[in-house]
Amino acid sequence: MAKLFLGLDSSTQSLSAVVIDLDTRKVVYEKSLNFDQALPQFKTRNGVLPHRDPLVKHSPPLLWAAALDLLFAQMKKDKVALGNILAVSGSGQQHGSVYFNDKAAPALAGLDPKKSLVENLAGVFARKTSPVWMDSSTAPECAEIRKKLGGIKFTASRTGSDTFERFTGPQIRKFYKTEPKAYEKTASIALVSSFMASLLAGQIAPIDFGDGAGMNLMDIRRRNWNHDALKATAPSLAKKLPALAEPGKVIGPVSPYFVRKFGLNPEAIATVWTGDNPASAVGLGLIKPGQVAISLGTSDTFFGTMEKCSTDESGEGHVFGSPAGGYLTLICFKNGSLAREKIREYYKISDWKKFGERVAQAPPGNGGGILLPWFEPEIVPRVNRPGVHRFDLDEKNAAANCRAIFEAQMLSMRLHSQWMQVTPEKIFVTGGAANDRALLQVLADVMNCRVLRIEVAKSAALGAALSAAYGWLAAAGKNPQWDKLVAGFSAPVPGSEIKPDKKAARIYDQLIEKYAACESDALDAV
Ligand code: XUL
Repeated sequence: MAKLFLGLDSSTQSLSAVVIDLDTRKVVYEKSLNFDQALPQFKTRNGVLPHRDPLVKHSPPLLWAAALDLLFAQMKKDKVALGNILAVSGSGQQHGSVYFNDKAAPALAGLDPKKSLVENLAGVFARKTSPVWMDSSTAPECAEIRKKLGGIKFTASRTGSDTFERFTGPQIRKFYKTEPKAYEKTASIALVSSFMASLLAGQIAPIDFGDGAGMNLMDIRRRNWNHDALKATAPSLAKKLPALAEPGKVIGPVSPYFVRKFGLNPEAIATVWTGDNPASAVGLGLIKPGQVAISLGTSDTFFGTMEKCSTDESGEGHVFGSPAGGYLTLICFKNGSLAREKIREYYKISDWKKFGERVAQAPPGNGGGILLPWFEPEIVPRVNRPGVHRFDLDEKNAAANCRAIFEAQMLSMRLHSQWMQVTPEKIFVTGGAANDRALLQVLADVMNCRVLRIEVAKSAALGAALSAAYGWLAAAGKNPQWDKLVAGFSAPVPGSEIKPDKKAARIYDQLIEKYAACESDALDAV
C-alpha cells in the first residue's frame, strides 16, 4: 500500500489539497478550489464578504466547511486513493478567528455523513462571520493592548510581534467591546487552521505554536498562553482558548464523517494544523535554523529560521513557531512587484525581461542613487503616507531607476532583518521576479550570499502534507528527521545558483548606511 499523506491549505481565496507519496517522494495529486467560483451562494469577493466599512474584512466560516466537503467530493471523483491516506494535516490563512458556542463540541463529535458539513454545523457559532487577516479595523484595540503590555518592545518580546490590526487578540478585544453578549456566549475560539482541524478530527482542535504566535496572546518563548496578554485583551479569555500544541501533533483518528462519506482510511490520523506561512516555510525546505527564503511576489516576504527566539524591538517583523522546531520570522514588504511594475510602466518598458536588462545596464550601487518605492503605504518600515523618494538619482535615467528600485527593496530587506542576527549560507528565492537572473544577482550581491531559485506550486499545502507525514512517523515511533523528509520535494532548480560578486558586495556594504539615512530622512518628512 502506498504511504500517502494529505495536506490542505485553507487560504483567503481558495482551499487546496496536496497528496504526497512518501516512498516515491512525489506529489501525486494537487487541486485548488476557488471559493467565489465554487461556492457563489456565500457571496464572497476574493473570499471575503463585502462590507460598507473598507477596513472590515470578514468571511463566513461555513464557506470553509462547505469547501472542505466539496474538495473531498472532488478527490473521490478524481479517484485519489483516499483509503491509503495515513494522516491529514493542513494550514490556514493566519490570524482569522472562529467563534464557537457550547453546541460546537457535541456537533463536531457527532458529524452525520448523511448531512453536509454546513447542515451539521447549524447553530454552533457565537459569531456568524470571522474577521480575517485583511481586516484593519482594530487600531484602538491594538493601542489599548500594547499600552497594557508596556509598549512595542515588550509586546513584541512577549508575544513575538507588536500588536497588529489583523492579529487575533485585538480582533477578540473588538468583538468583546462591540458584542459583549455574543462574546459571553463564546465557548471556544478557533483560528482558521484549528477550525478546519476540528472538522477533520471531529473535536475542538488545539492551536499550534506556529499559528498561535499570530494572536498577540501566546508567550513566544514559553509557548503557553500569556496571562497578561489574555487579561489585556478580554475577560475570561483563558476559558475560551483551546490548548496549544506542537504543529503536526496527533489530535486523534479522522472523524468517521470523512470515512463513511468519502472513503478516507478509517485508520488515518488527524494532526494539528498550522498557519500558511509556517507551513510554506517547510514546503520551501526551511527546516534548519539560520535558513532564509525570500518570496518576490505581489508583496515581498522574507522568511528566516532561528534556533533561539529574538524579537524585533521596532515591532516591524513577526516571530512565529516553526513546524520544524525553533522559530520562524516573517517580514512583509508591501511594495513588492506592484511597485516594480509601476516603475516599469513609468519608463514604458514592455516586459519583465527588458526590465531585467535595464537593471543589468546600470552599475551596482548606481553611483549612490537611491529610490524609495512607497507607492502604497508600507508595512516595513511603517509608512502611512505613501510617496516615492529619489536621492542623488536622475529621474530621466530609466536603467538607473530600474536598478535603484530593486536595490532599495533588497537593501531594505537586509536592513530590516538585521535584528534576527542570522547569517545564512544560502538564500532560497521564489515568486515571479525570481525568474530573472539580473535581479537575483542584485539580491546575491546586496545580501553577499549565494542565491538559489526554488519552484514549489503550493508550498503551504505541501508543507502541511510533510507535517502530516512527520506526525504519523513520530506517532509510529519512527524518529523522523526533517532533512530526510523534505528531500526531493523542495529542491532548488538545477543551475539556478548565483554567487555574489565580491566587488559589488563591498559597494552594498557601504551603500546600506546611506540607504538607512535616506529612509530616516524620508520617514521624518512624511
Ligand atoms: C501573515 C499574514 C498573511 C496571511 C495570508 O501575517 O497576515 O500572510 O497568513 O494568508
